[in-house]
Amino acid sequence: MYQLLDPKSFVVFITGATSGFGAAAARRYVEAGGKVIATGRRGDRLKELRAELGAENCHIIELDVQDRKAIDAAIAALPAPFDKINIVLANAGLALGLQPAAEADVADWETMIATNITGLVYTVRALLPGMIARGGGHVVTLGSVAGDYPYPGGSVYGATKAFVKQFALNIRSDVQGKNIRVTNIEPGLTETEFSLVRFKGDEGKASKPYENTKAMNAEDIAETIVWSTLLPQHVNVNRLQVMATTQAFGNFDIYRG
Ligand code: NDP
Ligand code: 8X3
Repeated sequence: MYQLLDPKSFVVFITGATSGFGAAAARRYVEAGGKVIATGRRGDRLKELRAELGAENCHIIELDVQDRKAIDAAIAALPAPFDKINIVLANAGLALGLQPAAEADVADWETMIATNITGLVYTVRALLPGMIARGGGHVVTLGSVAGDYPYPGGSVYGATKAFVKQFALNIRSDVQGKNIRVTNIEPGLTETEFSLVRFKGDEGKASKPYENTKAMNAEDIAETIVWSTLLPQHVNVNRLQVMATTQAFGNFDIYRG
């Protein structure tokens, strides 16, 4: 029989565990017998998650990934057994707005860059040395189909996800020989709070992308995340692009004046 890794040995540091993929992955890892460090800015959500999963399985840290010092301090203060992290799920991220580039809010661009790029590299940089010192681990980053396929209004969001993809591939080269795996998960249309955040709480606009179709959900993506980490340590999924069956590719947009 094919031998997967034992999830009971997993200690998973998750950014963005208050919602969507991060929360679903936390539940899935604990259900499988692992331990999680659930982080995010919304402390009330984190407390609810800890109450649900049990403090012995779920350690919570209120954390903004844009705050490098706070990340470093939180990691330095981790109690046993949560200090033996062997999986990092660098998932926290967001899209803001869908305006054409010339009309986009520059503050939105700054927030996306500060979260999806800067926050993600802070997280990975802070956790890699410990995993290397402990003899191995797995970095899982959240990219997107938007990092490969351009779409109107996706200028900076898509570019941040292209960064994440290339960062993941590049650090994979850097950790060669260190028993560290690196996987970039690249989902398409998935119904979480993502759209509500993109449209700043406008529920009408936020529900539009999911109308009359079957999008993926957070559990679908959590399953792909967990699967990629359960594969034997000698197997590395570099990139995993996952789309709803209902989502496919369109024609090029030819302007005819
Ligand atoms: P959600 O909005 O449901 O969750 C996003 C999570 O990111 C929340 O837990 C939020 O926590 C956290 N977060 C945002 N900003 C920060 C910050 N500054 N510091 C710490 N945590 C932060 O969205 P998803 O679960 O859908 O998205 C997760 C990731 O997947 C993102 O990187 C997104 O770009 C990506 N993705 C999403 C797709 C989709 O269609 N849903 C498709 C492809 C990729 P809090 O607000 O409490 O801090
Ligand atoms: C989220 C998917 O298509 O809304 O990364 O950009 S999309």
